[in-house]
Amino acid sequence: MAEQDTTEACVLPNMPALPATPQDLSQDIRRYLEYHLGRFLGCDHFYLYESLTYTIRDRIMSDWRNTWCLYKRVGVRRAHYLSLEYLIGRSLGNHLLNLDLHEPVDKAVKDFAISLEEIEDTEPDAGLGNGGLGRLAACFLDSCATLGLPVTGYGLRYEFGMFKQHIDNGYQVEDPDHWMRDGHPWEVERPEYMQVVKFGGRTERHIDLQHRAHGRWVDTEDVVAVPYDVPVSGYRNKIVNTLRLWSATSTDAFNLKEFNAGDYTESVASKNEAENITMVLYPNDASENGKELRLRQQYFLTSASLQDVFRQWGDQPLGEFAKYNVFQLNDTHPSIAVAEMMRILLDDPNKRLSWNEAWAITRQCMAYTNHTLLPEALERWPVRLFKQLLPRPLEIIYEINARFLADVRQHWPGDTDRVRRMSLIEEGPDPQIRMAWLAIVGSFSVNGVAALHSKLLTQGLFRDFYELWPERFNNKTNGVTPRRWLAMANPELAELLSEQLGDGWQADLSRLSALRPFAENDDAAFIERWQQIRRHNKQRLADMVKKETGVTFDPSALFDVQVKRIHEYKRQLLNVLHVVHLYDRIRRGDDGDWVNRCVLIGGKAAPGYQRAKEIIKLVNNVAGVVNNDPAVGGRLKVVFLPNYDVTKMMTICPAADLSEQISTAGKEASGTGNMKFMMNGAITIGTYDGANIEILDAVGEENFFLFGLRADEVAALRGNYQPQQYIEADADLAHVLALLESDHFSGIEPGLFRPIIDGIKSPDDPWLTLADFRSYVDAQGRAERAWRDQAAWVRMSICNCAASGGFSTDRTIGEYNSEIWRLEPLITSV
Ligand code: 26Q
Repeated sequence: MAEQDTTEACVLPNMPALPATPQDLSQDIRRYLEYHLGRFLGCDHFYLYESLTYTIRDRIMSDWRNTWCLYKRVGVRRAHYLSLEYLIGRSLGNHLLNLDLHEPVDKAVKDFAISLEEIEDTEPDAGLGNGGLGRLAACFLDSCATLGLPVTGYGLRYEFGMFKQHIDNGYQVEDPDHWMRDGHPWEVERPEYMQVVKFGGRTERHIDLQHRAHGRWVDTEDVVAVPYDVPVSGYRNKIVNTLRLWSATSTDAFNLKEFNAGDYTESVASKNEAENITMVLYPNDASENGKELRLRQQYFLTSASLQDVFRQWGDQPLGEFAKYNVFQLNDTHPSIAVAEMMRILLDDPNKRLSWNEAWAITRQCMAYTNHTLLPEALERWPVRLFKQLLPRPLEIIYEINARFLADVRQHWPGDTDRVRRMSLIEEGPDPQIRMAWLAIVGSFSVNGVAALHSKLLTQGLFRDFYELWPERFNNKTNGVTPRRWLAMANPELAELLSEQLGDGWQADLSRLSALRPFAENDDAAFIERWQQIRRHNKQRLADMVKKETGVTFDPSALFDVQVKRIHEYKRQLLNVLHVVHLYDRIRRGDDGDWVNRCVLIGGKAAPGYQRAKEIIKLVNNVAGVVNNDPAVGGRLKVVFLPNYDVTKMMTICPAADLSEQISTAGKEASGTGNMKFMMNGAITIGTYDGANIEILDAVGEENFFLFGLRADEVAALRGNYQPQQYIEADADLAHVLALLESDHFSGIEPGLFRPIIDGIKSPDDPWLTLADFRSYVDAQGRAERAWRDQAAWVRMSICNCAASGGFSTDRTIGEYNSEIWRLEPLITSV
């Protein structure tokens, strides 16, 4: 492979954009299909998707190169977003929207006797992430491109993404997601920028010819990182940013060593060990501690990405590096970057900075985002594992810690307990490295993802550090991209918005506030349109539910939706208790003024999270009984929707009436599904937690069903929580539990749900589910009253959409930029 780095030269490109009339597009699609892929009309639809994607990628290429060249000019400050996860979903529709190519492509594909929709449906959902954190990274990249910010995403090119879920006898079964089996036509392989990442071996002290001492990392097992670039287009602005995903392969040298020693088979097999690193995404959305392969993944991403940034920096003065580069760490997963940056600056023969010089640069260009308040989810790695796998970074962490603790001792003389608490190394029989502490110590900015979360961090988990460096801590409330979550997911509403507000809301979501008068003035024509659109969206979801589960949803019923990862703190169980309560009311004949309701629950359980899997089984069993009980007669429907993913959410969020955001207060860092629902006109039933609080502030209490204990009340109740009292004081709750305990939903397997029931009845239930039951049921009652007055409900729906302008990631990224990154937006002439 040629060593030349053409983009470094960056001669101003003379690369005209390709024409994009329906004729041009149709011609190119045909050429790709027949001359490149060797397929013909009547082939599997995937090949048409592939041909169309190449055709569109061609139309992106000139802007992509232009953008890259503009970023490469001297004096351009750039940000590098490091994340182990990007939950991208499908890309074709997104690029068509951004490039305004929907219409011509729609016409072009007519030549192939297929609809654009059918082609779009063959694109695999790129699930390189678990949930909120991964999807946030994808929304961020979208907004960075739209705002013209020079930001590159760095991640891993997992061969297998988030597992596919199917349900067998009510239980989750995981199927591997070989999403690239038929190729990934969006990406461009760039072997010319490969990097070598070291593992294992041992360290030496070494004195160089200039008598400078430095560390050396030798006898390593090296793995090659090959980058694959994926274009990230901005909304109609000719900007195309890059997501650079690393794939692991073995080095020739690595193979050769064993090959020459005569063991051919071993040497070829060693390739496997290297390639394992990017084989599969870890499907846990809370940390799974101690897995060596996961640590390999984290270091592999971090080292390859930092080396890539230094390659681009070339031989410019290192003293200027922090002026032109900033790294945003998406949680602690890439926080080894702090040590890796030090290693490069100290050990690289072309750098060899002093400790103080290296530390000043490192600390000036790292920024860390925290996404969790659960102490058990804070990442820790056994020192023993580090010693084996990353001996040189470990030495550096020890040195960072020694110098840091000296500062702590100076700041709080004699406070040994504080030193123990703040040490990067947690002592014990199996000492652990505290990755969050490493990230905080090595960064100039530490942020939470919603106001409450950021506040609780400084008062709880990070309190010691906040007392030392208050200026480092800040909040950046999450958002979602309105291009995917409104313009693409809800095309009919998008059209109405453009008619009423003019085009432009897609990149300036604050304009949605102009919708409020339509609600306040009871504009009949507008309200009629609104209803009609929601009705269509609900029909689309009903069709999906029918196809996936066989259950019929009636679009005139209230659609009550909770989709997110299955987790005890998210309290899908509270939702189930309410469903059982509704069912119990029907059975008791307490069904005056009934509101027909369709409850949809979806989400994946981490494969090793037993309780989460039991919850899925419970939802399915309750659904089976409720949907088939003639006494219910369609007044209540319940489904567990299998394999919830980004693509499904695009059908779900425009069709929900009620958005369930019911976590135990103080536990959900932000939530982002809550924002997608609100933007599309759903009303939230939620606790005072995460970004729910900001949603409530924006929309007003009259447009939100608030319930439950607050975070401080949750904390106060812990320790003297007596669930039995709630049961004794509440006949409805007693009925619900009695029904569950009677095996009404587990007739053929008596006692099946005993562990779940015991869990919520235990004084040790950390999620205080029963404490919020009454308040939740009352809030559901308020929702039903509001629903009975459809005129009032539509007003609330419109108000929610109108108030959602602040939850665009354009706002979030604007704040990251003005307060952390300080990049100059690139202005292009469109
Ligand atoms: C860590 C170590 C080993 C294996 C897995 C992990 C791991 C992977 C993913 C730990 C955590 C995650 C994901 C966390 C996550 O998605 N958090 C969510 O982030 C959202 C975006 O900020 C918030 O809205 C949610 O509140 C938060 O739960």
